[in-house]
Parts: sequence; C-alpha cells; structure tokens
Amino acid sequence: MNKIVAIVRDVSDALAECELSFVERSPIDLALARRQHAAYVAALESAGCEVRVAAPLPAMADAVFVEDTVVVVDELAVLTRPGAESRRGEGESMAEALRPLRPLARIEAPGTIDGGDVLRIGRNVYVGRSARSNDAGIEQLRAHLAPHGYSVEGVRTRECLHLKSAVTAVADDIVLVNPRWLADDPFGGYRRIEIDPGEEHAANALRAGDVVLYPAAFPRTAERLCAAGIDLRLLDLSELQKAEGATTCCSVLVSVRD
Ligand code: CIR
Repeated sequence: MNKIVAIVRDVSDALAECELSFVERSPIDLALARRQHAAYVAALESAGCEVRVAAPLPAMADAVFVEDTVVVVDELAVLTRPGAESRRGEGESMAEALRPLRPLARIEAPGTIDGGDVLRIGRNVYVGRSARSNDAGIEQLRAHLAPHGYSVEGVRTRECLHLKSAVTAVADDIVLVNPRWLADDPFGGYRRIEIDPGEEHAANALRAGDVVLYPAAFPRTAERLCAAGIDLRLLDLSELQKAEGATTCCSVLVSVRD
C-alpha cells in the first residue's frame, strides 16, 4: 500500500511582501491566511495524506508556496532554482524534508524552474515556458527525468504566472483548462473540462488521493467538475490568492510505500 506524504510550510510573517506578477497588490489579512492554510492542511489530512511541516521561514514572504521549490516523481526529487531571486533561499529546508523520501537532484544556474510550471500526468511531464521557468531549466529537468522514462515537453503560457495557473489534471485522463492562458496546447489527448470564462483563475485544482481540493471562489467551474463526477473539497483561499498563490502551490505530495 502507498500513502501520500504532504509537505507544507506555515504562512510566513512576511506574506504581504510576496512576489506578484499578474495580480494587483491588495491588503492581506495574515490571521485569516493562517486559518485558511490550516483548513487546507486539514483537508489534506482528511484526504488521507500524512502532513509534514517544513521548517518555518518567517522572513521569506513566499515560503508557504512550497510547490515551487521541488519537482517530485516516483524515482527522485529535483530541487528547482526558482525564477524569482527572492525565492532561492526556500529550497534547502525542502531538501531536508525530502532527503528521507527520495534521491535528490538539482536544477543549476542558469536554469530556472518553478514547480508551479511542472504538470505531471503519468509519464508525461509538461513544463511552462513562463517568466519563471526557462529553456535551460527545462533541458536540465529533461536530463534528470528522461532516464526514468518520462517525456518532458515545454509549453508556452501567456498572461499567467505558471503553467498550472492554466491547466491541471483532475483525474488520470481529465485536464481542467483555461485555454486563454495556453499559447501551446499539447493536451488534446486528454478529456478536457474548460473553466467558466468568468472565473479566469479557476484552472488550478489539487488532486489528493481520490478527492480534489478546489477554491470555493469558482462556483461555476466547480459545477462543471461535479457534473463530470469529480469529488471536490471546497476551500476558501482568498488571502493566499491575493499573494498569487493557487491550490496546488501550498503542498508537495509524495507517494511513499507504507
Ligand atoms: C510568487 O509570485 O512566487 C508567489 N507570490 C506565488 C507563487 C504561487 N506558486 C504556485 O502557484 N505554484
């Protein structure tokens, strides 16, 4: 039997100084952000995940968004080199959390990758060619993953932070897509659910075991997901969304043999 270990990190005191690219800065209620994060962690636990909390980094504004620091597959974990310089100090404590679980590899300069740009569906790995992830980083990721049987394909995005802002997988064969944010679309081989056009940030959903964690802020897209038989756990993530965070970004899920 496999279990899922979910690595998370508490919301930093400095969240209000987060990086922002496509979202206007607005006041963040830190206490509410922490309560919303606690509910997210509880949802992971009730989905059957074993939650482990990485070392706190109170001065690093974006440290709660652990997804960007590492790409995990069954065979190894690749520590990224995030595209935003302010985020490059987040990785070492994630390396500590991952060392017992996977052999570690690293993306080196001049390569950059944000984990939010990396969508794995089975043995297919799609990587956003965004402002955060460059071709050198994608080439290095391919060199780490191809020997283990993964294909790695760059996908151009537009007007959004990461590839997983534009597309995520909600089942083995179903993608949830905002087509307007994809400049390339190699997802024709999957069943597709398009977001409601009035909910442009709605394409980011987190599969955890048999359920999908999803923002309550996108009810019309949620209806489309429910109609397709997806079992949603709705969460209020308003304060993390103000920091341009999404649902996948606050955890790293690692499948581990029990
Ligand atoms: C950043 O711009 O890096 C953070 N404020 C948000 C990162 C969100 N990461 C993600 O969705 N994977």
